[in-house]
Amino acid sequence: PQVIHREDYLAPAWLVPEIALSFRLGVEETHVCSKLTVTRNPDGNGSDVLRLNGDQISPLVVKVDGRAARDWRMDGPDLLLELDGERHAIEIETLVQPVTNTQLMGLYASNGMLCTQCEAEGFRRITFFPDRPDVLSTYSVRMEGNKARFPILLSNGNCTARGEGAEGRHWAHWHDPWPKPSYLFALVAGNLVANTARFTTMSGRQVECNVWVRPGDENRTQHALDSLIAAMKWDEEAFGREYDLDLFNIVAVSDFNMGAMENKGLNIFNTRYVLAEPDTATDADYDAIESVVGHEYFHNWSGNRVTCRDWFQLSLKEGFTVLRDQLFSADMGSEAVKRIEDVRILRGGQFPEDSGPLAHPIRPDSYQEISNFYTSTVYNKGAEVIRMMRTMAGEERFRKGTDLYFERHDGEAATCEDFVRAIEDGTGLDLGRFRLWYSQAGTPRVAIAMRHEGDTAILTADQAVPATPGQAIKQPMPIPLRVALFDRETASHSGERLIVLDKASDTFRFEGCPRPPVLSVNRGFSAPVALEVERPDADLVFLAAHDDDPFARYEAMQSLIVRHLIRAVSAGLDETGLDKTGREAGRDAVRQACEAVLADEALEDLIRGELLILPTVAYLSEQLLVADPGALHQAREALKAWLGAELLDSFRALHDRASAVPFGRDAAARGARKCKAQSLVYIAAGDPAEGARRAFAQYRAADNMSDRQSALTVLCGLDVPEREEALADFHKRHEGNALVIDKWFSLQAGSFHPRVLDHIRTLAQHGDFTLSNPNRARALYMSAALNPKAFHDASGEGYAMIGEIVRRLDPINPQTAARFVPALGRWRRIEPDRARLMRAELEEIAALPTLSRDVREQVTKSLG
Ligand code: BAL
Ligand code: ZN
Repeated sequence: PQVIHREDYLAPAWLVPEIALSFRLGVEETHVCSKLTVTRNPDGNGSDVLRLNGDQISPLVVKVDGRAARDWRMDGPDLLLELDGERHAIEIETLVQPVTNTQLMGLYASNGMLCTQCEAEGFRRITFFPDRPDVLSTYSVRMEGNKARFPILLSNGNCTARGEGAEGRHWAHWHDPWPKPSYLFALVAGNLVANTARFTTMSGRQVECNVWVRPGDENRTQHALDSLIAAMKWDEEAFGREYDLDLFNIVAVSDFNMGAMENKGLNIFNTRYVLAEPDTATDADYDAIESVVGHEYFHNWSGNRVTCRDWFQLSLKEGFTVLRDQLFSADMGSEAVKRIEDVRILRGGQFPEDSGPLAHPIRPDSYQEISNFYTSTVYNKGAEVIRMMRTMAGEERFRKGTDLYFERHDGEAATCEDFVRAIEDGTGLDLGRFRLWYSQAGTPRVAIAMRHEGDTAILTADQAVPATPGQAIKQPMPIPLRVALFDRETASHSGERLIVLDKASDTFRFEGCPRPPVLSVNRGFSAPVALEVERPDADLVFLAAHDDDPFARYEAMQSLIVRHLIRAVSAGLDETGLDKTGREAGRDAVRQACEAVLADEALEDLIRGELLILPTVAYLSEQLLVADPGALHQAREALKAWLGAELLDSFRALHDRASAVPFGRDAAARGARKCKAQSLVYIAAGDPAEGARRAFAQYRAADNMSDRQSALTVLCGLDVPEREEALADFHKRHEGNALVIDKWFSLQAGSFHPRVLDHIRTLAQHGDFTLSNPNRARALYMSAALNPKAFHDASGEGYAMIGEIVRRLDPINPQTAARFVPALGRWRRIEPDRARLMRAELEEIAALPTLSRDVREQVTKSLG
């Protein structure tokens, strides 16, 4: 397989300042005529060869300067032309078959509508082109097709003309004045209706904003549209970024590999991140829509106006844009809850990636298939790295840095190094060693100990960045840690301090501490590291009850639980909570902390709900070099049941109180729903009969999807007759609503029911199941892969199921198939019996005679 290296970057020999595309649209066949103006790049290597990338297309016509070209040849899928001179007009015609495009890359059909996905390398499946992000062109697009089939014709930029043709056909002409790389090209043709709003930008530009959906879905678009308007306003205020076209279109598509795509002026979205109404979408769905709409909109500057030089720089736009969407969501809702959720995502998805065979730096050094690098590392760790710069600079100075970055690189294809330099110049920070965060993979481990002498607390911190594939030796990196020292009598501190650990080991002195203080460190999760802090359980119980940083409170709670569960699986646990050595395993400390959270009347319910969520088995496994996921799952379930029984009255009271709060979209009502969901989980664990009763009653009384889903989630895990009744009702009630039927699959596949594997097998035969729709495939099988009870079943059946899905999905949609491989790829960190079974599945995939580049890369690296 061809490996592409970051160091091999060469500027393109030829540029394409302009492209005119003409589409004769059809679902079965679309004819594409492309006219490029190419000019020799003064910064290129002077080669006469123009490389036009292609993928599963062949040229019908190739012309240079109006004449049929003779000097062209194919190099694998690419078309090469030899050109002399400085400037030429190239004309190429191709024919594509949208209806057979199951990969959903390039031009494809979804529910009779035509749409595109070009990032990263889909444009080459439409026409031959230098399909690389450093070739920026001005696009003119003509689309022409049957008016009844495709009443709406959309592309990037502004619609400059439209008209009627013969035989029921019509056409539209679009022009995008902003030069862009081919990955930002988009086209949509179909029967769509819009929900429209107008936004006036800070300089007075009137922008028409549309959310386009299939007829019948328009009453589920208001939240997406509101989120878009809010995002446009927020970006002006928070980052000084103004929208730059008169039109902003969002189109919802049901068959989509990703969440959404930031094509210039024409964002294409997975329906999942557009459609919402209280009866069909949960609070979490609403939040996700706001965040993804914001994310795609923010790309208009961080990604589109300033794009990436090459795909190794992906985190330049993705890490930065994730940070921007996180800050947006924090401002729209609760900053504390958002931070907790973001860290949970990072630890659940990115930490395992960083400690596994697919670990890579946020700016990778090589790849075989770029689609495999749209990872939690590039996105979420990328956001954390930029957040650390913001923490060290402070908000105001950071803004000076981002202003400088946008000003310096507007209209350019930039690098991560350009970004860091702009932040350095704008903030005055020295980011010399900080750049290691871009080049080193692996989650740093930071060990912290504190001693007390006189009125001084002395903190020692040691860091180690673990070895990762291809990077055996690491250097220490600057790690900013927000620290506060609590006086245990007054439960207060005298101010937070930011310390930066930039060596392997360092000490920090804190004066003015008459008594040994309680250490609160990495507050707000100021650095994406794994902390090992020497602290008694009592200090964690104290912080869980008193820390004024809600994230630190959550963290203390999580640490207590993790500590207890690791002790429980390492040394066993009897029913009194003592481990085999007779040591109290910290269970009672967890109970005390939970009790304090339940009793704290000053605590917002949204935070209370967060504090009660137990760490996942995936995160727990991260704490161990080799984990037994079966034992961890059991210990986690046992703790849940014990807490549920011990604190049953408190959970009942919370469930009753929260159930009395009427539906609303305000924070108090949302918090109540979150507490309702969490208390139900504990009640069902502590007393399954009462849990079933309450869940069924909640299910029947629910006037919104959050309550209905949380009740059904609990019922799904119980072996009770109400389970079947509720599931049947749910399916009947929401039949025909694909997104809700996805939930129906997902809840069952994600449940801890004793026969969950049987359920998944039966669901795979259900008439509503299909592998060709990525949302549906993920609803069943990604939920299974993330479910420790199903996936890590000791029989190996869960592994076999995921292995089979990779093999069956690969020929249909390799990009989505490859996403299932990392679950199996963790075999080295799993106990030997299961590890053998996981590895065998990977070997079976690897043995297939034909495999996509996507799956081949992931499987080979996972076995290597
Ligand atoms: N650029 C791919 C989708 C996203 O990250 O917005
Ligand atoms: Zn993005």
